[in-house]
Amino acid sequence: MNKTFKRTLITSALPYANGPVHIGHLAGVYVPADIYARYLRLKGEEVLFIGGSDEHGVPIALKAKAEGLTPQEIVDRYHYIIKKSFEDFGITFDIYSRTSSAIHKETAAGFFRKLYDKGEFLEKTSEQYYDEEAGQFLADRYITGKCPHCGNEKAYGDQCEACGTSLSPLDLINPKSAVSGSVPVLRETKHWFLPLDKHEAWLKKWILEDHKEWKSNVYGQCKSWLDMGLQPRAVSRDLDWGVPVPIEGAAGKVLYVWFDAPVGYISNTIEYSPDDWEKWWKDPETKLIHFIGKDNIVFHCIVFPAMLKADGTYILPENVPANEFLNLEGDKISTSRNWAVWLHEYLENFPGKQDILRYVLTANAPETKDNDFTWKDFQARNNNELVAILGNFVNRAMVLTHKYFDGKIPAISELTDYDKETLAEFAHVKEEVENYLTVFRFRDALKEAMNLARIGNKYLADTEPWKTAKNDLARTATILNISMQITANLAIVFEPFLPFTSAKIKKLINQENLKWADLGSILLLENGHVLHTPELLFEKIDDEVIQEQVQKLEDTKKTNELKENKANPQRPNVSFDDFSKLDIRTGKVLECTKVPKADKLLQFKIDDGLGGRTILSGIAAHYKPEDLTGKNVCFIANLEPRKIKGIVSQGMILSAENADGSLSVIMPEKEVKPGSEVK
Ligand code: B3M
Ligand code: ZN
Repeated sequence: MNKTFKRTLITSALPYANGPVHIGHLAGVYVPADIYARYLRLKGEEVLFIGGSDEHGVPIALKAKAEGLTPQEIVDRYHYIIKKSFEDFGITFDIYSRTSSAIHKETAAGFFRKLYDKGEFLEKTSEQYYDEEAGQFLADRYITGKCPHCGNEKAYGDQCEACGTSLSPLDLINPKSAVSGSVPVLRETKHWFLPLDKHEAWLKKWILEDHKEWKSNVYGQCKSWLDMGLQPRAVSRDLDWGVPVPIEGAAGKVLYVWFDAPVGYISNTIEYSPDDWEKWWKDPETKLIHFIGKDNIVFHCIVFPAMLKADGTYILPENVPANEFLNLEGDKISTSRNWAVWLHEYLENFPGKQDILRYVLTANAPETKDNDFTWKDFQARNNNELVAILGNFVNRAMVLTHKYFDGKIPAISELTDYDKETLAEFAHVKEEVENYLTVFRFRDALKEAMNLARIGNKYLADTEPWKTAKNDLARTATILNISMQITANLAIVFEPFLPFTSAKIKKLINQENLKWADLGSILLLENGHVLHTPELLFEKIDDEVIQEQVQKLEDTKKTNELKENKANPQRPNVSFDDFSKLDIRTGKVLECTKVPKADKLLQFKIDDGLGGRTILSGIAAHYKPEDLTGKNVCFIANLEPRKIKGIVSQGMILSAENADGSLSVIMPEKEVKPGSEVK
């Protein structure tokens, strides 16, 4: 289908306001969306680019509980941090708002109410898990248990993060409440369901037949959902954080976060443009594009379109160019494990270097498969591409023009065949970049842009204007005119990708007024036009700087390993009463001997301050008897006596075990009286 459109509405997934944003967010959603928005604006098209924070849902409620704050306090904290990171990285939202706003609540409630009045929902009473200790229903992430697909013990009620399967709480094996840790019971509750099964037929045609051009990862995921057959989905939850269900008899119920969040795109449009928001959402001449990550595909390609269709007055998305995931140094990015490069931290370490990250994340974007960010690659792309190709070319063209022509654009006298060849090559760049951007292939588009800088570098290297300057200044003039025209073209072609660099180039060449349509022209800088003083666009990044970042991640890894201590996880808590039942004391070793016919056992005679006792301990592989005689040790005094090898052992001597299995007997650090209590 080759429809033409009047305007483009670009949305980008609303990040949950329960943590700052990291490079995965930027690479997956916001940089490509921003490139697309900037590109269309540069072309003079009518564009609206919507962003905002997703402030509802269980993860936020849980985080608030963990920190002893209200959910609103949590989202207030992160909304502004996230918003600032996006501003710092030059993401040009026309509006970045939030779903806890009054206008959003009203819009989302209104959206629900209209569907309810039209009879678009099923009302169903079903059994759901209920935490009797906490006195609440357990929606989504409020419940954890074992994944029935992969056996992960920490799967959530809505999804298993280990295998990616989406789940319902009833699928979990051994479910446990994330609120109190207790085993939940089933209780009846009423909810509203969007009958996706009723929408299946048109969705199938719309996606599988009419949108074959969607990216293969998106199309494939939709196809597998549709092939499995769609089921009704609950759009409400028993929860106290969210948009209240706007009908009578729904006290204590809110809209499911995935019902209200996509409506956030609409409410943000209304907030931005209250008088003509409808043209963005209801006019078939608007092209709606959702930028998202792969875990959001079903909601944007199936659920939200079904909601829009159920309303009946909205357009549907024209494309949903979802990306796959970006990993970090080989591991999945994870907020809870602090395995991420946080945008605000990046800027603390690399102030002013937003474009390097934008460049690396685009050059290496997870467009069709998961991809890996490594600091080595970051360094290499900066040093070998941004510095050596783009920065180097622009600087050489600038410096030479200053050296031979006082920083004024010299005139072309005559074009050689080689000049013409170069210009012919460069004339293709615009079309190539456009073709790629139109189909959301940002990596390839960026490669083409970089190719223009390569063309420039090669041109300078081949024509050697510093040599011709000795006897043919007119030739040098032609070469440098062409080189500076290429520089001006670089300012245009890189603007969507590297906006800060593009602005710097424009400043250097003293020409702000450049449009996308100018790309390919060699008449952008007039003869005699005055350039500013050359300045470097990029600088090399040294090994030590990269090593520091790698070290930071290694430290994180170590901390995580300690916390998780896989071989020896911390046991469930015991009450203080239970702990007090153990009678742990110190004692002096009066005698220590080997137990005949038992390699591992040592027999101790202990002065326990109570008249003495015998204890057997399996530490013969770690200590010689004479090493322990006369030492103070700790022992459990009230352990049930046990008979081992015919000897009654009255307690247990305490040792610490190393990871390699070696044992170290615990000894009081100062001299203490035998029989002293250990507590
Ligand atoms: N907040 C999920 C996410 O951040 C969700 C996106 C909402 S888009 C309407 O991945
Ligand atoms: Zn699983």
